[in-house]
Formats: sequence, structure tokens, C-alpha cells
Amino acid sequence: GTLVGQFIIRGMTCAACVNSVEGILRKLPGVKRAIVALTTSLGEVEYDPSITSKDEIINAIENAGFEASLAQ
Ligand code: 9UX
Repeated sequence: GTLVGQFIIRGMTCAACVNSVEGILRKLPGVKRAIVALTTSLGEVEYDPSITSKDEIINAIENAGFEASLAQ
């Protein structure tokens, strides 16, 4: 199966931050698609819930030095 999670990501200040967060998400097992927007601070992640979870996605972003929370 596939779920889509939307996250608020704080602490990104340039395009390289966005690339960094997208790279982290795309390397996370179970993540199928990740798009991050600097202007809105939003990230959208499509993932397999049998492999990863919203909590694991948030932890991966925070381990990279950003702050993340559920957008809804
Ligand atoms: Mo940009 Mo982000 O110079 O951690 S890479 S601020």
C-alpha cells in the first residue's frame, strides 16, 4: 500500500537545505516519492506504511538538523 504524509519542516533557509531534506527522505527505506518546498515549508512524502511511518519520517528530518511536524 501507499500513504501520503504532509509535514511542516522548519529550519530550511536555502535551496541546498531543500535538496538535503529531499535526499534524506528519498534514501529512507519505504519512501517512494518526496517533494519539499522552501516557500511553504511543506514536504509531501509518499511511503509504504509496512516499511516506514510518519514518526520515522519526522525522525529522519530531525536527525538532519531540521524541525519537522505533521502538517495536519
Ligand atoms: Mo543553505 Mo541549509 O547554505 O542547512 S544548506 S542554509
